[in-house]
Amino acid sequence: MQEPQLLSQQNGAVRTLTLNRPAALNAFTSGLLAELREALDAAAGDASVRCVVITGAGRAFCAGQDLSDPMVNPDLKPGESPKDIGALLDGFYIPLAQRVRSMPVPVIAAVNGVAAGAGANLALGCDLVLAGNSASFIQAFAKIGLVPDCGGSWLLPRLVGRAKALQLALLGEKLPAAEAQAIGLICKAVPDEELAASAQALAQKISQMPVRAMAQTRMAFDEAGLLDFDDALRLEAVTQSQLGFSADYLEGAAAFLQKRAPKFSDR
Ligand code: T3D
Repeated sequence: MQEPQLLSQQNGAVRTLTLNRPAALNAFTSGLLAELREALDAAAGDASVRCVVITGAGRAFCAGQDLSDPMVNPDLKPGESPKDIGALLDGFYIPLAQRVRSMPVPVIAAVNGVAAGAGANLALGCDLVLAGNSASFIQAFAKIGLVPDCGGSWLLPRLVGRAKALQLALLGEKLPAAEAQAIGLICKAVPDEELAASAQALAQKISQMPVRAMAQTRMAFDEAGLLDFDDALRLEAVTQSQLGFSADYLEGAAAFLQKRAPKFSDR
């Protein structure tokens, strides 16, 4: 029987999705891209899920687009026209990147090895990125004549500034996890053998927190980047107004005043 390309496991309120094509460094086929998006849709619609972890099986996180996939295979037969890669983005990468960015709960990337091309940018689009010390990030697009996709053109300059973003994107060199942490591209690099446990511990901790406000914080940051200061203040007021009526705010404030641990339930 064929191994599933994507594994899904739930521990408490944490759903872990594992890219599972280790022989091809978990490179994305159109099937895997669709399965990952569907799994994220399912997690978004399941009230028992309060945090999602995305990781990879084997020695890699994800090597980006599978370059042997029939949707992009440049091995053209005589008379055959080149495939339109834009259609692949429209059909698969854009919905996936949008799904990650609009999840109602926080998403953690546990980068267990090399993350290249769209694999790197899938990780960088998550809310918190942990990586094993032997992991690395490669904007591999430059080497095959493409531009960063899966949100890379938007994410990279915002995360590390234009100069560093251009260095990463134009040269396509391997950036080790420790350096990625040092330039603020990711949250934290940890010893390889501690990565899975660290990611799970962080996810469990987050799952006990007010996750609805966390998702709103991500959305406020993303939107505020496109606003001037006054409009960002207005957006904060609108969001705070909505959250102020939420069960989590009422519970958090009451628990503080009653000197007890809060129990958050909103999504
Ligand atoms: O058309 C489009 O591409 C549109 C979509 C764009 C989105 C993108 O993600 S573009 C970027 C695509 N990704 C790449 O260009 C990365 C290609 N891979 C690499 O550069 C290297 O594999 C790595 C730097 C990631 C790792 O190097 P290394 O030396 O650790 O491993 P390896 O020996 O190169 O790879 C191991 C196996 O995985 C190998 O297969 P084999 O020989 O053992 O049968 C290799 O072919 C396979 N593999 C790795 N990456 C891909 C892949 N197979 C298909 N597609 C891949 N992207």
